[in-house]
Amino acid sequence: MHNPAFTFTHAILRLPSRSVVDGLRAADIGTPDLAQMQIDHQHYSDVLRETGAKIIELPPLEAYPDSVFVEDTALCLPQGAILMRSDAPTRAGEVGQMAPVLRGLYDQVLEISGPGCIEGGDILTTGREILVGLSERTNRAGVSELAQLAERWGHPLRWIEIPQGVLHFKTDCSLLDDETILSTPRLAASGCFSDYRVIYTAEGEEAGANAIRFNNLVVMAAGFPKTAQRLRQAGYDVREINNSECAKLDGGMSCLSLRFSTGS
Ligand code: CIR
Repeated sequence: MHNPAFTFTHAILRLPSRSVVDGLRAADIGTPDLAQMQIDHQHYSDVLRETGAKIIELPPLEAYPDSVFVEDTALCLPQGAILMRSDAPTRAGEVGQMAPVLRGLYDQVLEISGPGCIEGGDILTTGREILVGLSERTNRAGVSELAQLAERWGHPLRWIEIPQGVLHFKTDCSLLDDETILSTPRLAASGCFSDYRVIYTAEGEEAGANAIRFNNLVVMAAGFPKTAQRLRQAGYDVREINNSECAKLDGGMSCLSLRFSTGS
């Protein structure tokens, strides 16, 4: 069954640059190993391709250390794309690099013009609504502008305060299907998912919450066996990918791609 929230014909990825060692991080837990990250990125790309999707692989951008995390640059909807606006000084220019790619793929490309800021990692699109987390990267002005743009295309939007210390909304949750969300208990505690079925990450496995439903697969970071088991028991076809290097930069499965469908 075609569901635009998780059925995709395409994904855009960007290869990690050598400068990724200078990527932003909340806490220093070591320098990412580029060679390992490249292996993991290839694995990620292969898994998405295995579902039948076309993978658009963009070249590395040395000027932007965090540019492998393409998700933050745009929101892809069935009607068109919306370019985001990051206020992280080293990331703000990434949108300009993604814009021509999206303009080549979509008839309609809108943009957050400011003064607010918003990053794609704070946006979860479900079959019913767009959920946006207010974080250190996404403020009320950014959410308000997105709400106006999304309304043009008929998407209701709801915003949520996310727990302190969590980088992005989707650091702590993922869409699994039309009515099911994988969430950490700390995020779901606000009641933000009360209209959905929630599968919780296991205790101590909060970092496993950033997964993606991509066609028939749930793609998650390796190293969260109890959570993976819960997902398999619930009937999902789970693939695990080593994420040790991106995790040093607070990045995970959703951050590494922009997912969308063209045609029907
Ligand atoms: C950053 O701090 O912006 C990057 N090091 C990590 C971005 C992760 N992106 C995401 O969760 N969508």
